[in-house]
Amino acid sequence: MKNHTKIVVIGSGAVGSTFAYTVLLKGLANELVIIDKNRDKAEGDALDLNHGLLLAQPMKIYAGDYSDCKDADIIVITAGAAQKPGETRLDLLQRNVSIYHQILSEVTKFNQDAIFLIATNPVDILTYISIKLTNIPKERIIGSGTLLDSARFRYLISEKIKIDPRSIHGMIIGEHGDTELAAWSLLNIAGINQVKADTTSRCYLSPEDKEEIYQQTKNAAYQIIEKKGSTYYAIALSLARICEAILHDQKSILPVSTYLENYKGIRDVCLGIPSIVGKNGVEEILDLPLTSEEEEKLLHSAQQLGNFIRQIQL
Ligand code: 6V0
Repeated sequence: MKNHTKIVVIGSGAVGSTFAYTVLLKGLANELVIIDKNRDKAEGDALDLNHGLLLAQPMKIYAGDYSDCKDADIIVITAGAAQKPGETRLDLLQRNVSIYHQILSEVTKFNQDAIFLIATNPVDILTYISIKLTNIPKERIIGSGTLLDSARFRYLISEKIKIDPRSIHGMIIGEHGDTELAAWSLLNIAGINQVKADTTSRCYLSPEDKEEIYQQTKNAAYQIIEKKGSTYYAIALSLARICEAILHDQKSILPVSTYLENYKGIRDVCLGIPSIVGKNGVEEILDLPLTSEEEEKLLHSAQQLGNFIRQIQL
């Protein structure tokens, strides 16, 4: 690990400020810069976090501007517009594309060497747009992808079979959104997969269980938003997990959103696929042994995103 590590978070709303708090709690970096178009919010968050310094980890935290992106190891972007009543997803996306245009043109004046971690939704499309708007190598622009969805998925399975989610290896892949899919064929609990699991096994999930878990995973954000307006804790932890893999060069396999050049026939789109994440960003995209049915669903996910991307004005 480098002697001095620096993270910049752009967008200090619910997700950005919770991420900043997570960085402090985990002592993830030596320096944390918070940037927001609402300067008061960034300054307030920096002050609030600094008041906890002696109770957490020593680090330098401050509200900054784009010139402070210089020398950052990771630049996390959570800035985005909120959906206006009656606004379509495409209109919202177009507004977020403009925001990204402005942010990336500023950031890249000061830093082209960092790893860019995108969280703003629709995350796969904004990851793709960030690659197209900059000359940053695609390996260094990463979306949070389906890491959060996979954490939700493993949690829900753990609740069903009463086994520690850390002992359940399984993933949601594809779009972070409505066309995501559960890679059931790859679910592995101590080597027990769903094909081999005896119906009497504790690890066995019936078709009804699987459908329920998948639907709950896919609709988790809607459920939380309905109850409290937005989601931020688990996404903040997901972003921190990706930063940890990068800063400690862990070569962790994480289902991040990454640019696919030719992946099982999928081209020119960003999707959540398990990838090896280390100090260089996405170091390798894993070729998953999916079933033909899963491959078809993944292709469908890619096609839906491709259709959306073609409607955007860059
Ligand atoms: P929020 O609380 O509205 O915060 C957005 C912040 O962005 C605000 O503080 C704004 O001031 C700031 N902002 C807007 N424009 C700019 C700009 N041009 N420059 C700098 N700052 C700006 O939203 P919240 O934090 O709840 O969500 C942020 C984004 O994360 C949204 O797009 C969510 O949909 C997305 N999420 C993504 C998840 C994922 O899994 N990838 C999960 C949850 C939320």
